[in-house]
Amino acid sequence: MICIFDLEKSFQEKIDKEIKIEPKDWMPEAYRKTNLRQISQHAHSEIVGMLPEGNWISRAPSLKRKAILIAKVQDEAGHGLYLYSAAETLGTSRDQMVEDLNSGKAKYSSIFNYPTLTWADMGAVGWLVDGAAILNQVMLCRTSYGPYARAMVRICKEESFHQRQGFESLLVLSKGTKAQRDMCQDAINRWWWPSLMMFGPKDNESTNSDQSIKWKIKRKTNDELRQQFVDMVAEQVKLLGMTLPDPNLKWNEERNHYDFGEINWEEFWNVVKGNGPCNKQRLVDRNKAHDEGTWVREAALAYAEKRKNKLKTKAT
Ligand code: FAQ
Repeated sequence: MICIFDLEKSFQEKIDKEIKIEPKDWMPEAYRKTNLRQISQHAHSEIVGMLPEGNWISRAPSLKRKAILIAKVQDEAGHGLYLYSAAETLGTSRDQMVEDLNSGKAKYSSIFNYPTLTWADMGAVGWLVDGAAILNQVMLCRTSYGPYARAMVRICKEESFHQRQGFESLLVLSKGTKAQRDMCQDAINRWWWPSLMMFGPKDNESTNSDQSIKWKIKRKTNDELRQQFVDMVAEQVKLLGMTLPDPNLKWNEERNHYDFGEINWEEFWNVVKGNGPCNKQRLVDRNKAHDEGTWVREAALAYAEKRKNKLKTKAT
């Protein structure tokens, strides 16, 4: 008889050999749960992430910028759908996940609880927020759970375009009038620290990291990815002729990395616990969008049912 110990051993061997875990494979309950937690939080982030950007569709400064923003927001919806589908393979339903999000029970990324005050915020979100997201997601293309890894490959292709369009949009502002340059700098000042928080708590306070690294769900720690992000952005910001709002940001020859200042962790946990500047508003808007979409879901279901019946009649 195979005992749980043998199952766990062969499971870990598979992971160590870089063999992907698929939905029908045996997996420890904690592996299933932590993947479900992370993938569903990730899906919710994509969906809530549409809200601060959606705010600016009607106010984009040109037809070209409007078209780009609409396409970007639509992409985020698609990312949410791939991720909900991946999460469903772990034994929960999309309805349940959506209910958890709308009731405020489920977490999503802290970053989407900050307001988008000016047009430059759309550039800053693309450059910094998508930039942070993509560093994390490139790593997740090699995550051990097959459906999550495959979803990430598709998402990364679109996300890298998002980041470049954000940078390009800021580049235009950075070459504009004084008012445009000030708006650009102000957006960078407001989005910099929250972007660093996207990578999660410091490694010594990250409750899930050790196990997730053993299971190769995560391939790099929160602090490793955060450092990678700082090193990348500290160089890119020079091309904009702008600065990052951190007096302690300095190249460290010995470490071969940028040193940077301390994150306000009290602010981070406050936002995670639901007390950020926009947490309440985001939930109200999400619920409103869900309610207003009821007729679309009903129509799609009725259409699917009609098609099924038609095919059945044809077959008989
Ligand atoms: N916000 O033990 P760890 C995007 C929670 S997608 C809120 O280190 P873990 C696209 C964490 O859940 C952005 N909560 O956790 C886009 C845990 O709580 P729990 C989202 C956070 O999972 C762009 C607790 O703290 N990306 O932006 C945050 O090992 C533009 C302890 O933390 C993903 O979700 C946070 N920032 O590492 C869309 C990527 N950080 O659940 C629109 C996938 C931590 O135990 C526009 N996720 N917490 O109660 C991950 O890689 C990981 O989940 C981490 C956190 C790295 C986020």
